[in-house]
Amino acid sequence: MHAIHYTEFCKEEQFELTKTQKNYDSKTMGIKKIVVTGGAGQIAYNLLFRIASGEMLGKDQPIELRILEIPEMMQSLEGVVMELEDCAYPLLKGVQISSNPFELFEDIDLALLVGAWPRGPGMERKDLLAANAKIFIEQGKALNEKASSNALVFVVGNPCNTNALIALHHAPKMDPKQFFCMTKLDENRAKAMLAKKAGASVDEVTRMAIWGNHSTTQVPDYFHAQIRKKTVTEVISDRKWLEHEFIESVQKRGAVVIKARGKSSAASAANAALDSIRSIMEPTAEGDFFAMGVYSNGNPYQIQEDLMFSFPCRSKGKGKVEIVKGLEIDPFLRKMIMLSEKELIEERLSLV
Ligand code: NAX
Repeated sequence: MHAIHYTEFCKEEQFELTKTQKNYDSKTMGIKKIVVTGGAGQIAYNLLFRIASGEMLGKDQPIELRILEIPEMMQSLEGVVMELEDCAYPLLKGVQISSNPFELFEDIDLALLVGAWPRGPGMERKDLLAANAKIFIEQGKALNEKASSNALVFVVGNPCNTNALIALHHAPKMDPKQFFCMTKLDENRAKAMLAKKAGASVDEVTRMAIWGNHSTTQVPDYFHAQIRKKTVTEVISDRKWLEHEFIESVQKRGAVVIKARGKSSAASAANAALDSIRSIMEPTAEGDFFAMGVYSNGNPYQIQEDLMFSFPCRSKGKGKVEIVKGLEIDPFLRKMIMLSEKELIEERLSLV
């Protein structure tokens, strides 16, 4: 089943939304077309409503949502769409749902690729990679063929770095700089832990980078982070805590949440996705940076090319993101970064 479904409210006179009939012109009205995949999943349930309320692109930006799901989850997704409708969000000008990315990605401005297969019982990491590769090959092709030429693509579905790389490889018409994957949840977790330890407020923790893969090999970089504009080691003298407990707690936080909640992080993941898009779209504050998985070609830290790798990044606004240059890498940090790089190279190799 590959039909596009239109919500009831879109059938009303004001927002008739069949492709041939829709009576508003999204270009002239400045409506941004946003894809969210995995629309019936738990992250999407925490994300869609906040996007529609204007928390992501601003309270003056009208949007159209394009939500992708597999056919088996379409009924559940229809319930989510009813709830979106029941919120009567003034900025939400239309919703389309479908199982076919080629229909849904037409002329889109931004895609949040959240939907992916979780690791099933007895499934090896390699099997998971292969199952998800199929999804991201198809979506990459659909982006290449259908998305607007300056569309931005942000991957959340795991393994997010390698999934983003697959999508990028299948979208040769697009600039690799338009692709991102999420390590912001790791950044936020690291900031919260440092703030708690230092007795500071989270917004007093800045320059919090994550290097590498969004996995347990990721490297939360306390060397370059600051608390109240001072280096972390000036504020937190407990070096052993920083080197061991802090790094491991950030790396393993996802598993700890699953153990406590019985489900993986959803509200905090959706929140990090919103934070990420704002970090990409809005100019970064002077002297600060954020964590983002970006294409490694041309990076100044000798990380192998052709990987989606998390670096400290800054944005000039409107999706123009650059890797921060000139940071000195401590040997302790370098060793860990290389392990994460090795893991990403292996993930890429396992797809061949
Ligand atoms: P759920 O299992 O609740 O939802 C995933 C949804 O994706 C399901 O409804 C499924 O039907 C749908 N889906 C599967 N294949 C699809 C396809 N081809 N097209 C469209 N939809 C498809 O998972 P949820 O908790 O929402 O997590 C989604 C993804 O985010 C997972 O891969 C998860 O591992 C990943 N995460 C990534 C994080 C990050 O920081 N990068 C953190 C949170 C999360 O673990």
